[in-house]
Amino acid sequence: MESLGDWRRDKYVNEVTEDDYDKELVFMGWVQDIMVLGKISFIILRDRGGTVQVVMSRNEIGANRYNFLKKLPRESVIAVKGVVVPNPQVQQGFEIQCKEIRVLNLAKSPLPISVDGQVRANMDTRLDWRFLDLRKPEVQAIFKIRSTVLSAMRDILLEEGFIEIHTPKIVATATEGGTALFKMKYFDRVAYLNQSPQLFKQSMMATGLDRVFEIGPAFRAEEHDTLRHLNEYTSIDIEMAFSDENDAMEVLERLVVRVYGKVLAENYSDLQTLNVEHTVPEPPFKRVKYSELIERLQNEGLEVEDERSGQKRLIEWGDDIPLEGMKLIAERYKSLYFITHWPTSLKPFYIMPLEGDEEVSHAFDLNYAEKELASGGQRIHLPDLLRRRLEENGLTPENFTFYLNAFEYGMPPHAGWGLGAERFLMVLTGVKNVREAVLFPRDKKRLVP
Ligand code: AMO
Repeated sequence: MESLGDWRRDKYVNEVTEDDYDKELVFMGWVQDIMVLGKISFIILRDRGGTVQVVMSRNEIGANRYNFLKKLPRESVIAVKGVVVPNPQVQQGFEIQCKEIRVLNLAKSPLPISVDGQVRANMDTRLDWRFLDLRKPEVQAIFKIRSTVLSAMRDILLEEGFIEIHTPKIVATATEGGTALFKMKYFDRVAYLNQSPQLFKQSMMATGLDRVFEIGPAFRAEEHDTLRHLNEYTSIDIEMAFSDENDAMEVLERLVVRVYGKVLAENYSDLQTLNVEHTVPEPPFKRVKYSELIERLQNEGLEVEDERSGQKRLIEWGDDIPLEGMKLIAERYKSLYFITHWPTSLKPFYIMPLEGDEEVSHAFDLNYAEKELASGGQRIHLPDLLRRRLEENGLTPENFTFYLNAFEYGMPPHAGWGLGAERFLMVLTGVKNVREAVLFPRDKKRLVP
């Protein structure tokens, strides 16, 4: 194979402007296709900016070299030195008249999956060949948007006065109840992969740091195979002291609005590639009480299975809202809205119940249509109430000593939320399967790659 030598890329394909016309530039990328027309061949070269037509003539290159290059297998890696020439016939408005090519590596053929969108592979095959899958512009667009979203969130939260923290992912206790934990061997003890930074971010409220955030992995040993659950996802978490759930909701609202703005500004062409159109949502988002939604679903006649009797009955206050119910709600609430005043029984032990009506809590969810994007609330900061709520949830306070200690020596009232990066990306990119928003998704069947 030929080496890079002293060649370096001058521009990505999408960076070429009229100022570059008639200049000699170096491009590098993959051979998407070659069309041979006798003494002239057209190589479609692809880099992360797009594709360009490279015109290669036998006269310019020499017969031997030409005969070799015109047979390059698809997806081989090349560097091209050539002159940028305007050409109104092609989409880009210009082409490259090739002076010299260096073949940096050959690709085997046939390709296991098509990368030019000619043949559609199923999700599993695509994920098996993820590096090839990512050569498609519509797949790259998702990860370009993901990069914007996560860096924008970090910038915005820092501007909002939050301090970035990193908490352990190997832990000794559960936080979210409901979902199962992945167990692991930790020397001679049992440990788990953390479901959420919940306990750690709350304990930071007893330090005086006041506002903290973390962007990191969360692990859920959920058995179900759905289009919106992963076993490893990226969680954006905040916790803020001297605050209640309304303050936390306002931070979330500002964050979401600004991230939309940033994506529209920086990923306009990626959104076009994905065929999605957005406008920046207008705050404040609607706030609707859980009880209102239940009434609405009762009017629709939504039935659920009664846990005790196993019989079908009308949905009632205290029931979790099944996906079917969320879809009915989404007919009316088509974009972003908060659900507030959840029953305490449906939320984790650390959520603050309303004073005087303990059945109702200070918890909220942020939804987009039927999708839950985030959940949060005001937390219990009073140690006695917290111990009681642990016990009422069937948990043993002794297992939470490190956490409970933080409440005994001056813990301010506080609130926070956790937002699932991939769920939010589903909304922004329009993908229907959450696996599309992760490079290497982990689900019940997938551990490799
Ligand atoms: P919760 O368990 O509701 O709350 O999770 C918060 C958000 O994380 C995302 N999420 C998931 N995304 C993909 N796959 C999953 N299996 C999955 N599970 C959760 C969702 C969800 O809304 N500690 C609380 C947050 C808090 O109160 O601060 C918590 O983890 O987008």
